[in-house]
Amino acid sequence: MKQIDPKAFDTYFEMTVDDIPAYVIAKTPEIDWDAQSIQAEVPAEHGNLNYVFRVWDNKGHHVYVKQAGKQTRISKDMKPSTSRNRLESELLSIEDKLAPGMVPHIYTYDTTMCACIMEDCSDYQVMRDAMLEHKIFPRFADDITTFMVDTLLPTSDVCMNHIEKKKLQQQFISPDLCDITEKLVLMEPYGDQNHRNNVFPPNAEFVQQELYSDTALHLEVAKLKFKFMTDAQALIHGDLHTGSVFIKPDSTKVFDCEFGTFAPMGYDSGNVIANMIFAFDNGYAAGDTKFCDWCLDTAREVLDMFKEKFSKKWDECVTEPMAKVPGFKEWYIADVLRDTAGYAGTELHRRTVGMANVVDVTSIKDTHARLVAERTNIYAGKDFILHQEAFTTGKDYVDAVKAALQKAEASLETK
Ligand code: SR1
Ligand code: MG
Repeated sequence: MKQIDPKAFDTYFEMTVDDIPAYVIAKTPEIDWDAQSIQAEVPAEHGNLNYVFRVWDNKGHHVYVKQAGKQTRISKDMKPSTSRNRLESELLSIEDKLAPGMVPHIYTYDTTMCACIMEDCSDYQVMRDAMLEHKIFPRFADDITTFMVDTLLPTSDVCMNHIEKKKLQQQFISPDLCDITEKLVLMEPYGDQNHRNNVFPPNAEFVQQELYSDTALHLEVAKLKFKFMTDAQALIHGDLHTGSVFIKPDSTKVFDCEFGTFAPMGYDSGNVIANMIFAFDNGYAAGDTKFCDWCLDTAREVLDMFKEKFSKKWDECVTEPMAKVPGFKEWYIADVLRDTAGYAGTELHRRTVGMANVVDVTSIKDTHARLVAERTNIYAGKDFILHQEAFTTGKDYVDAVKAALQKAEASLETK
């Protein structure tokens, strides 16, 4: 290991794996690291934005380090503020209190190096990788709905003191990261305005017709975009896809919440449902019926359990007097459910044609099978966005995915 220069981490620089042992020893004095055996590696899985390192020693200590680079890993042209690491660390600490045990523990974070040191979850698997192996996790729907209800409702005006909430909002104003979502999710899939969509070439004409030319769809997406921008409903995770979940059979942990901000709750629940549909796409292309059934069952359970737990927690934690007016709870939940459908639709679309595709779909090798998957996502997403009112139960989602799949297959038969 390199000798530690006490000034070494006083000024921001992008760390390499060689810098990490000294960094961790300097920043976690509470851990009795063995300086002789401490080492670091770059784990195989990585997100689109940051740099991650795993560190361990022979005494059994192990942590992750996550650093925000000046540019994103997915595109050198994107330079969201490195303060996203501060935001993520603070949000994880809040979520740890609201949903104990459901996020990795943060040992420390450092606003100079824009890095945090967190619990090593390498005994878990990133859920998207597990989905690619068609693994089944019967607890997932229960765990993720507990996480969502326990983090969303208590940070809303229904439950939280309004003055405290407005102060907390200041801490989570995140223009750069919101800008990414506003463009990548809530605009570009419908017009490729910034010429960076990734459209599978055999589907280009279909995308042109179904997404770029549908003005009724554009109007509904515009409403969803402005709702995302202006409705500071609750402190959301902001990027709750299967790549933001560590999973093992008996435990689920949510991470990677740097897109966290005050926004509609349905953005999180919609993301979870859409990502179960990507897992379904991959299973369907491989002919894995058991896995597909589990994916759709999970999407159904996510919606139904979310609704049920939300309603129960509402009764336990509502403090706002006007929220107790008869009928208000039902009106509020119906609004969250409409948003869930709308943002499930935009997630389906942006991950199919936008800049940040998902490997569940892009790894489907057979062209016909990939077209079926993409068109299923596009049709189902349109159904969700155009008929938000109609998606009030988990079964509504399952029926819509099955109908979209049939329509996708039929659209390819005529060619
Ligand atoms: C530029 S970042 C692209 C996407 O990756 C993240 O995980 C978010 O989903 C973002 O939209
Ligand atoms: Mg991420």
